[in-house]
Amino acid sequence: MSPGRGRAYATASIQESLVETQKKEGFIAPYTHAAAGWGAVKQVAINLFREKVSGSNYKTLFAQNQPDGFDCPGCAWPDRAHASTFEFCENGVKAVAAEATGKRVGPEFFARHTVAELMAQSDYELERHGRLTDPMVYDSATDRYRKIEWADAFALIGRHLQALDDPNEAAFYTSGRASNEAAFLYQLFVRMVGTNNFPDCSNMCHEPTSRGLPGTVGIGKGTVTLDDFEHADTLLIFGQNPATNHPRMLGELRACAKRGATIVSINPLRERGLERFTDPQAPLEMLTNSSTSISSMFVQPKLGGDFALIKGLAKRLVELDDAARAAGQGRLVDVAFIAEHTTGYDTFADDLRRESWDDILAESGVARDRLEQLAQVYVKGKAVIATWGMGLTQHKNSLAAVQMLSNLMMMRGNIGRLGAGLCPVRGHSNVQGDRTVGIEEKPSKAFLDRLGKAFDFEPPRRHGYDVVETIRAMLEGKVKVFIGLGGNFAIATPDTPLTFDALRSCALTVQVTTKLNRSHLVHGKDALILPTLGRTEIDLQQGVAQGVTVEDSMSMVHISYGLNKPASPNLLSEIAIVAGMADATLGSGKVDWKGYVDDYARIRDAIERSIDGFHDYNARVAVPGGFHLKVASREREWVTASGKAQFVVHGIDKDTPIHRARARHGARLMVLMTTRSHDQYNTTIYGMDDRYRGVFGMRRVLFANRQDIEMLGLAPGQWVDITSVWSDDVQRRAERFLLVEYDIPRGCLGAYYPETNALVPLGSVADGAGTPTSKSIPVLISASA
Ligand SMILES: Nc1nc2c(c(=O)[nH]1)N[C@H]1C(S)=C(S)[C@@H](COP(=O)(O)OP(=O)(O)OC[C@H]3O[C@@H](n4cnc5c(=O)[nH]c(N)nc54)[C@H](O)[C@@H]3O)O[C@H]1N2
Ligand SMILES: Nc1nc2c(c(=O)[nH]1)N[C@H]1C(S)=C(S)[C@@H](COP(=O)(O)OP(=O)(O)OC[C@H]3O[C@@H](n4cnc5c(=O)[nH]c(N)nc54)[C@H](O)[C@@H]3O)O[C@H]1N2
Ligand SMILES: [Mo]
Repeated sequence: MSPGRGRAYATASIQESLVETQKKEGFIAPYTHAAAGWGAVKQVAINLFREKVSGSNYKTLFAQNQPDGFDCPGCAWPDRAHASTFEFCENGVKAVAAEATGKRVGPEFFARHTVAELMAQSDYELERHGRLTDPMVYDSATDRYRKIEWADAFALIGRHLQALDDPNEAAFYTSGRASNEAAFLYQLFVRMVGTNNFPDCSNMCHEPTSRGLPGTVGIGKGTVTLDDFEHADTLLIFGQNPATNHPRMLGELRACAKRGATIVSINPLRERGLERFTDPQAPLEMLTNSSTSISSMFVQPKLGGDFALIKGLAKRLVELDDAARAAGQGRLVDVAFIAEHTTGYDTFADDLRRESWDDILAESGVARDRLEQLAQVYVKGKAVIATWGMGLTQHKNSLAAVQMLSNLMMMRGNIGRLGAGLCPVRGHSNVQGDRTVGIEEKPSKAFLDRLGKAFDFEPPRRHGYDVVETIRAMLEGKVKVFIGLGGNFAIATPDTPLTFDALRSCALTVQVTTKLNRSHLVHGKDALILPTLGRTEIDLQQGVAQGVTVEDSMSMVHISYGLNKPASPNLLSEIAIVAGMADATLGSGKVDWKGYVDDYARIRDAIERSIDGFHDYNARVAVPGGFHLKVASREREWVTASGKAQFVVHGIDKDTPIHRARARHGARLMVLMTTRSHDQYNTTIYGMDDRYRGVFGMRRVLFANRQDIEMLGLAPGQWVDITSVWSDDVQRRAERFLLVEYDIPRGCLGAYYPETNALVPLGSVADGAGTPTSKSIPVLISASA
């Protein structure tokens, strides 16, 4: 099928069989246009209307990622030096509209509904009620939330924390929207309370990147900036759906494609936005309804097959290099880079020579000739960027996959050179910055020493719990207080019913949030909802508008000022809430918490004193576009144990829970990935469509390969139930999904998150990173009753 003509994802026969369902439930139809373009413009209008965004708030859309505006809360893709042209992005607008909504959830709303009633609503309905306006406390006598004064809410938190036998009985979650200032103050408060229990969204996201890269290149961050995209001749995009999740990345890819760069998408699905893209910023493309082809090659590994595929590419490179050397021709590996900058190459290359092609092909699910083509593309590239997202990081072998990708890039010196490098594409807009400023359950000794010195206290040394360990600890009665700075812990996490039990076992749960979500309804004995300002809103302290800073996926740090009137006069900033909790728990003897709230520049001074790389912080963020936080590996400085970039050996694991489940169930055993639709922001559901994949009006769909559907004796359009196969005796089940034929490899299934989180076993995590394996869940499917 020609990439220029679009691609029907569902056949006509399925559509017929779906007519009935369609009337009631929605429909599946092929999406035949390029990504973005007028379709995206229309969606923007619909969203503004639906959210009842007031006229004065429209203007904020145009201030998104502008020199004097706010950092878009949509994703962590960097901006072109906060460019002067408005960077249009449909999903950025949705994120802003969701925050700028005219709807409100006030005390009257909570008076009208018991928590049990609200539990019956979908996540979509909960989100649509609007912005929270006042702090609320749970009243078990009425099963309702009622209004509480801020001071009383803080006092309640202080009492609970002081009553703990051990500070490690509290866990402090962070979602990646929190600014550097809020996150830094939060970690200071928590470490002064005495624990490193910092579960965060990163644990479920890019943790294999953050834990894997230090072992190879020394730093758990990407090595490229946007400038490198202008010089790359080859881009390998692993497990990412940028048209939905990082739309502004498409503009960059379009420019690369127009320059003639080779772009390869490595993904079990041929994602629409990686095929063709109409740039809303390009008037001619918009007027002529034309588009730019993005990827010139699609490689479709099976779920979790990337590690074997990348190892196969590395093996092929060694074979080609060995042959070139034997023939006296030029080497194909970068001998100079390897000699000067790395260790472990010979051992690594020997392991590759010994690796079995049969295992590589079987475990990757990629045919030999396809792998060869990809190897040729890689070898021809003079400046290669490898980007990756959740398709690479949410598997058991993800840390090994990230390290193998780093190995592959190091083999040809594709790190720390113009136009080349590693580019993990992060999710939440400040998830990278939060880790930089101390949201880290496994802090280094150096970090703690310096923090302790800067604030004259002895920080706790014992490493804390990550997300999965926190849920475990709650279930074992070891964590009794949960505080969440943003996010939706109850359903972003795996094993939903177990997680619900865990949260409900707590003495206190606190959610610092902007909008109603499931985590408010699944709560501890005492529970607080603390509503906060969003990043789009003006944050006045002592009459002065305060800015906050964030670090994007390419380590650019810049300041962000809100422009909208706050959703309610009774909101506090995240910083004020953190300071309020800290003051009520610890008092102001050691730290003048209130003083930090008065002027956020003081927090930046404190960050400068405590953390490397932030010299002249306030001055450098005052410059439009901010500054680049040094990433040593980008400069070819290697902060590893050996002082060099390290080649790391990993074998192909053929005895995983999936292998064992397949041994038991044969070909009926399927592997399920849980992914995002176009109309959601993580657990926030904006709408029921997944336009580019041709799904409209519903979310309970299950994508499957036609031959698998036949093999299982099922038919497209049928309703099916999904059951996990795991080694414990917990029944994990998700019911009534519409079976949809899709271009996906055999043995693989796809469905949306978070509806399917109940299927992810708590014990199923990435080796060495603890990330739930949200994209490789062993399951069986059967017709619904
Ligand atoms: N609009 C919007 N923007 C967002 C978000 C959102 O929900 N909505 N979420 C934000 C967050 S927190 C994050 S982390 C990012 C997430 O952005 P992405 O990383 O794009 O995340 P997903 O949509 O979960 O899935 C990514 C892709 O991985 C592919 N995939 C699945 N399994 C595999 C595999 O085994 N191998 C390979 N090679 N590919 C695989 C899927 O087909 C899909 O195309 O986006 C951020 N931006
Ligand atoms: N099965 C499965 N599970 C997954 C994933 C997957 O692909 N599959 N992806 C994982 C990933 S990558 C991530 S990052 C996590 C996301 O996990 P979280 O970050 O916990 O979840 P979100 O849905 O982003 O959080 C949304 C809530 O944050 C609050 N909020 C929004 N803006 C603000 C703000 O400015 N301040 C504050 N304080 N609160 C705010 C709102 O109340 C909203 O309801 O989910 C993970 N879970
Ligand atoms: Mo994420």
